[in-house]
Amino acid sequence: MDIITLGETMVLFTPNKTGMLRYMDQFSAQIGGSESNVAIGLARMGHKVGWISRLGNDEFGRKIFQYLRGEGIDLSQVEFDNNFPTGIYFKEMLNSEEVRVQYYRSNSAASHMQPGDLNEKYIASAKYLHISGITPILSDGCYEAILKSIEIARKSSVKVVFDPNLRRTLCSESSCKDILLEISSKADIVLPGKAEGQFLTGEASPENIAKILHENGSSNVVIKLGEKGAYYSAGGDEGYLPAHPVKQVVDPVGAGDGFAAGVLSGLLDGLDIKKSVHRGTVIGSLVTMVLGDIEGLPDRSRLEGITNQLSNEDVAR
Ligand code: KDG
Repeated sequence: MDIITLGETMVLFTPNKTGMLRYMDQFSAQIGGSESNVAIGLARMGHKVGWISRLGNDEFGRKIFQYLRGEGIDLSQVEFDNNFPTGIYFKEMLNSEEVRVQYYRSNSAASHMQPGDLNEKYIASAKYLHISGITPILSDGCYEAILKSIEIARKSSVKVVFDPNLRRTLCSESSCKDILLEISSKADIVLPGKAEGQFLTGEASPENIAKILHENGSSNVVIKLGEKGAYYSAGGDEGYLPAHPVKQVVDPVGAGDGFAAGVLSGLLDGLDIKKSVHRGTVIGSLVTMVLGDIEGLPDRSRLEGITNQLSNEDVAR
């Protein structure tokens, strides 16, 4: 395995028009989950990826399972839980830049993950373990499972990649901060957005955010700056990269996961940190131009077409 990730994936209901949810009457059913979004992005780039989770033993669980299996992700560590359902969430598209989400995930199957679910050999076989800050705040069992996965990874020289992915609706400010800082301190690579970095460190500039996260224990910090691109500070190398141009934002949700998939894919391909971050900015931007958390993730040939500066139309012609 190149990368193993663990977390919750839900069925996502997206309304067919903009406006408040109370006025919506038609939805399409997609799927989304930060960690499996990253897994899909990496699998589309040809990397070997495994996802660890629990799904409800229900139709939505099977929908997610089939989708991820179709993407070529290893699901040997996914359990179907007879007692709790698959989580779901709704998007509320107020306009293309203002998207809210409404979760129905409390007591979901995935929130019942436990450290005992983890197969040590499986995690130890990977090059990277990817985790997000969403999983440890789902429940005490999930928190313990995340700590255990990190412990296994570190013992086996598997690099830990952490995206804080702050979800303020799922935990209180102080407990979110403590948990995310604790996990950052154990991660080799931390990938916060600028606002998350500010939340965690109290600093506003990317340089100062990175400095504090380095002092906290992570040697590589990459900060997502949205339309301003990204800043990286890793192994003595640091710098800013511009954002890849976005023609029109259709749905920003999932861009950070696309960014993470791009950075990790670059590192797996042996690129240096600067080129890897560049790949992250390209994939992150592609995600924002398509409705859905994963539908905009490119496969390798599309990415190569774009990085060779050919537009889709040029390729099609
Ligand atoms: O990063 C996108 C995710 O937030 C989305 O796919 C759903 O995992 C999700 C969550 O917890 O919000």
